[in-house]
Amino acid sequence: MALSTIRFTVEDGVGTLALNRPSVMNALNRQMRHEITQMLIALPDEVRCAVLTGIGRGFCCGQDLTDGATGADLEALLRDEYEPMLRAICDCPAPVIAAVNGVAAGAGANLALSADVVIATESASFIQAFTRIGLIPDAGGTWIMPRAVGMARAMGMMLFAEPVTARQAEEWGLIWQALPDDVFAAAAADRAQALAKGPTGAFIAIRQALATSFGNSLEAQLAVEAQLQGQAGQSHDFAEGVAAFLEKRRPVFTGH
Ligand code: T3D
Repeated sequence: MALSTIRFTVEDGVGTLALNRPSVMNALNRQMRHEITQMLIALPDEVRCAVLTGIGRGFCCGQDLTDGATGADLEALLRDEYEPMLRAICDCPAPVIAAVNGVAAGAGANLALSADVVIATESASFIQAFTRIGLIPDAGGTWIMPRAVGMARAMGMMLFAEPVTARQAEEWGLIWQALPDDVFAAAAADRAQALAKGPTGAFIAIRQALATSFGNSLEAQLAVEAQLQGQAGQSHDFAEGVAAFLEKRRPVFTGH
């Protein structure tokens, strides 16, 4: 697939989708949404961890406001273009890391937050920028945010649309880690490598189990765990993990 708005590379099982419109802080236009969605749907089999990051000083500043946003049918835009992109992240067959290299605003913030793990450089910030232009948060923000940080912080971030630093986001539990700028890239790459060498099926099952947990009773969630663990128990990676433990060596997981 010819790509004009993202750069896609694969190295040692890590597929990196780098948003590549740095002159507009990687604002999401139609083509970029399409390319992100299609790349994630058709990830090469060798990819066992996907990384979303940005080129330049920003991660992504949301909808490209020059791309026919006003006057458009936003309901259709969200349904036809944003939802498939977010679903492609949430249904990705490999775990997804957002490596947030700079400001993440509007739908760009929620794009990052829809990843399985969010690692940010300390100079990055998260802005629910929507009310600045008279909109409500979208791209999954109203679902993710209260679950991650509770109602008070979600409301505050959304109503005031102020930047929340990466460090603050980590303290609130909005993201996994904020890292000093000078170690961020290497540390994010190490995390991606660790996931790429891990038991992929177990990682995806964990995502599925956590996705249902807030809506389920304990009883229902125990049933979800039993079903997913039943699958994990049939995997080569489980057999390998136990064998490696008994043989006192590191497991070599294949993702099967
Ligand atoms: O279609 C719909 O609208 C529905 C979907 C909505 C989803 C959304 O995401 S709505 C929210 C859209 N995003 C925003 O409102 C954020 C807009 N951007 C900003 O507020 C600021 O750029 C930032 C706080 C993110 C960063 O500020 P700063 O000072 O570091 O950078 P800057 O100078 O504002 O931006 C650098 C360039 O990127 C600049 O271009 P220029 O002047 O150098 O030619 C700026 O215009 C451009 N840019 C930044 N954000 C966008 C953008 N261009 C188009 N669309 C943007 N969203």
